[in-house]
Amino acid sequence: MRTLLLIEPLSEEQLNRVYTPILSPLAWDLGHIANFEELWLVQRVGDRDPLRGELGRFYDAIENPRSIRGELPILKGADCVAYMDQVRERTLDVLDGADLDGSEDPLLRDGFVYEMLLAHEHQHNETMLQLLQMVDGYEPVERDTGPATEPVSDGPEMVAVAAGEHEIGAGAEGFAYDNERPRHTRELDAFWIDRTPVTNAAFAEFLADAGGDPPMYWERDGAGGWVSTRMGRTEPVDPRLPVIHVSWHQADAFARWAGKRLPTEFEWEAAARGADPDRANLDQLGFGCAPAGAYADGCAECGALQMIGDVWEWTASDFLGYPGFEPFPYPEYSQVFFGDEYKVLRGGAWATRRDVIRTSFRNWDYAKRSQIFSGFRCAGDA
Ligand code: AVJ
Ligand code: FE
Repeated sequence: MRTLLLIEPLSEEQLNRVYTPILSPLAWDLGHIANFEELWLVQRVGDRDPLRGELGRFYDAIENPRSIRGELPILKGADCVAYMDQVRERTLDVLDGADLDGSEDPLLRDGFVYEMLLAHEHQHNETMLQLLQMVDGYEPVERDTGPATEPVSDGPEMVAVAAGEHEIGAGAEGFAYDNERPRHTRELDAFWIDRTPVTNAAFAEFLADAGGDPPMYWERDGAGGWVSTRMGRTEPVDPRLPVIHVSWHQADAFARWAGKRLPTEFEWEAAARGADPDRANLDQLGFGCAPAGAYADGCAECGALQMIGDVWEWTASDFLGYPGFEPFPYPEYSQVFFGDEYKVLRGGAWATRRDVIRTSFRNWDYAKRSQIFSGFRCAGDA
């Protein structure tokens, strides 16, 4: 299981250490993953009592903001792993007796709750990887370069998307989060969008010209260039790779400097139509980005590359409910975050599990955040 693979090299001290108030200690993610599974599957679907009494309240993400999770009396070490195992055993037992196909219960229909728990664990795998960037000397037990990045292509800086009515969001069939529904039509004017994500080279040029903060993990190399330190290793910033770990404010400032703007999330989704998710840098074990212009054979219909994978892409859009939005299965997944405090990111990153991402998937974070695997591409009016 990926969750345990990621933490295998770590000591108990590293699992419980608070590296930053904006991320949980890894031990919290572990217990939270198991507790979420217990809550939704064992308790709700299986109608059984919780294994550890009131423990669940310490793993409630809304009740316990990230900044205080280091002080909670959460499970430690072998006890935590034992709890994870016990929950998984009970989950499989409940699933054995559940009618996931024919059920009238929307939680069970088409295996919704099962897909939700898998997606939840996989999204936490990415959150854990955000923290692992800060762990000095972290050495993954498994690496995998993923699908070959060739051919890496040259091409125009921007590609065109025609004006028209565009289908936005996930249809009624299959698994998707409540915030991707209902599917609806948006009328969009013609626009241009960058063919690839913005590169480190371009971002360094912007910094040299306009100033401002560098991406998270960058430092000056003393000779006019930049190095980046992640997992305790310092390497020169590769000019060919998409820029990553930038905030929305940095992305927006770059776009304006370049005489462009960020795409809306609807423009982004229209441009992503036809992108091949199998020809994309996803699933974590590559531990980094492919060069901008890679996976040329997986491009979207408009010709844009790397819409899926490599870096999450900031959009101009606030995180809001679509017209006719209905919270499901609980308002705390999406609805409580709606408003102008959060910006939408699209497309997934190298650190995103493959089964989590689709062109309708909406991620969100505060505009000032950059610990997420965030980059961007620019757009312009046609
Ligand atoms: C979609 C990444 C913003 O981490 O808050 C995990 C995913 N939701 N557990 C988050 C999530 C509940 C969510 N993001
Ligand atoms: Fe969660």
